[in-house]
Amino acid sequence: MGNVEPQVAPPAAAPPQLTDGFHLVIDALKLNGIDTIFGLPGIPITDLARMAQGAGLRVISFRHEQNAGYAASIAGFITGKPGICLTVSAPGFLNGLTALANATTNCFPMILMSGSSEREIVDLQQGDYEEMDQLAIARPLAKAAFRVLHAEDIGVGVARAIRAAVSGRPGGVYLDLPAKLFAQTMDAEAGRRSLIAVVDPAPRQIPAPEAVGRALALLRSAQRPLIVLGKGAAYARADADIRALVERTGIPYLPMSMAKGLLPDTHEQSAAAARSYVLPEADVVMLVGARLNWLLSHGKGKTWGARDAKGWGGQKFIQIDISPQEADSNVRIDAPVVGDIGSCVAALLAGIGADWPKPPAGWLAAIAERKAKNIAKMAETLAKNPSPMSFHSALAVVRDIVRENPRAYLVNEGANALDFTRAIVDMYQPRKRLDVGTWGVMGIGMGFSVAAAVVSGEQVIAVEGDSAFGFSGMEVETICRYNLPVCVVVLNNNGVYRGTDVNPAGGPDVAPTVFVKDARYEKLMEAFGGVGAYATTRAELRAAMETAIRTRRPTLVNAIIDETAGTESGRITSLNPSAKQKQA
Ligand code: OXT
Ligand code: ADP
Ligand code: MG
Repeated sequence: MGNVEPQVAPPAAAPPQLTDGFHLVIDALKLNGIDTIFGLPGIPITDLARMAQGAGLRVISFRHEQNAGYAASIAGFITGKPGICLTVSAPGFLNGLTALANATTNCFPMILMSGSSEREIVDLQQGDYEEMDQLAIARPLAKAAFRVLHAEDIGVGVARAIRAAVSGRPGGVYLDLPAKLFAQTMDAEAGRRSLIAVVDPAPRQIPAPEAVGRALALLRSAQRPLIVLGKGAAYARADADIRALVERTGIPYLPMSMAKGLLPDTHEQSAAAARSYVLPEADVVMLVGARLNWLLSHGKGKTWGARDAKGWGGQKFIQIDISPQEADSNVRIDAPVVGDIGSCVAALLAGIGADWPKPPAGWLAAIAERKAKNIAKMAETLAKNPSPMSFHSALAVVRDIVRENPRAYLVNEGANALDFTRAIVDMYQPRKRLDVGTWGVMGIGMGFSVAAAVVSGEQVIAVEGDSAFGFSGMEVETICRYNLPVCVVVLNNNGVYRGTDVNPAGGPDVAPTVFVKDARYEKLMEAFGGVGAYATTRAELRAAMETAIRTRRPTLVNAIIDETAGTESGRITSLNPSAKQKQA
């Protein structure tokens, strides 16, 4: 037998390495430094959440998507990176949509990523599982909205969403991810190359020198100048330069609610305690990351000392904002400075030398006098110790606890519970006060609290009206599940605004604003293994908060407030139509 060549099979080609839509989404997020997802699992994104956790992302699961959305949005505000909210299709998407719209309204960067049903079926309206044209619905409520149909486009889709969320004026972005996308496979190396690490996602925007010059000239000419710091200024992370601008010019400043703490509220140039004096009296007002919306009475009317038929008070305005369209939205802006606040403030500082004239002493003295009077009046009220507790007496405790724990985040919602807290509780560090924002929306409480604790590891104190708390109360389970250092203080006055309204028809139903009397909110926290406390006195409230902060355990303090204490809508009673009717 001759030699027979053994039959050798040709070497098998190595099986192609594949990746899929799930992994590409996760890899795209990781590549861009996103390390946390807030969401709620279900078809078709359960596996995405599992795999994301497996890949080392922190996946925080909520009990309702709205709270996950609020968490994502405030994570965006705190970190400057877009917060991610992951939901299922139609109903889950819709639950997250309020938070997306709120993020856009407040200029918070977030991305709502929702799984969706099959396009072919949705577009023919053939009745798919959770069928809905989500992209079309999200578009008017988002700063931008995108859909990715092919795995090879995931990198572009995520990159576009990130850029849209954080560049220019930040906002909420919707990213539609149809179920079919996740299972699509492609060559792993090609997939890796398709991803984009976004370079300079929020590019600086340098203001025009002539705009800076115009603003400086106007500011220098002022006799009664005022700086208004808004949450855009807090978001901009130009803390040191903003402080330098305030201190070098010597101009009094007014912090909007979420700008409290950008400079410590105890700063001698803060005019917060003289708000109703400085707004109408100022002659030149420099807005830094604050819009002249309803919270600033649109820059006109009684608040601004209306002096002409149109209600203008005659103030001249400088406005620093990244959005070129913001100027003139309500009244004439005499010196718009368009750019990012960091660059704008740095440019202004370059023109403010040692020869900068301090504001006239008379102006400063008049403000100091009003401030002293209001602070003394407040101190007198805070010193009282009534039984049951008033908003003031309870909040005097919170004020002291925050002063002793300046790194703690303060989440705040309600009407009276919101307005009294804003005026009474001083903040000492930037971006620590998180509240209802531009819409005055109830329901942010527990979502914001979870996010603040998760992204910072710091203590969170949530001061909640009893109504406000109810919007997201079930998330105390989430707080307990992740063992977060959140101390919720429910200022319980038995209802919306107060607990004493009566049914005008005298029927068996209570009034629409009234709740169950003496509800035991603290038991909700106990139900999930957290600590509940019932406080009827300042000493009990203080002891419960101190223990919460020392132990870092999830805690809910049910602080019993006089049910007659609140006023209709807190400080914004006048916005109710019946109040307007009376004025007319
Ligand atoms: O200068 P003057 O003399 O005027 O005095 C001011 C300051 O100078 C002074 N001040 C100080 N004095 C001394 N010392 C210090 N340190 C100091 N600091 C300040 O205090 C006063 C007040 O100062 P402030 O606050 O700066 O000035 P002012 O005039 O109030 O500012 C105007 C505004 C407009 C900027 C300010 O008021 C503001 O930011 N307001 C926000 C209001 C807001 O957003 N409210 C929430 C919405 S209300 C309503 O809509 C609610 N709902 C309906 C609802 C909502 N919202 N959302 C959804 C999804 N569904 C429904 C509901 C259901 S509230 C609500 C629940 C309410 O019930 P709760 O049980 O939760 O709450 P309670 O009311 O507690 O029962
Ligand atoms: P407040 O409610 O505190 O008055 P607003 O939400 O009304 O604040 O205003 C915030 C403003 O800040 C928005 O007009 C937004 O365009 C602007 N803004 C946000 N971030 C920046 C930034 N980095 N640079 C410049 N402006 C910014
Ligand atoms: Mg209440």
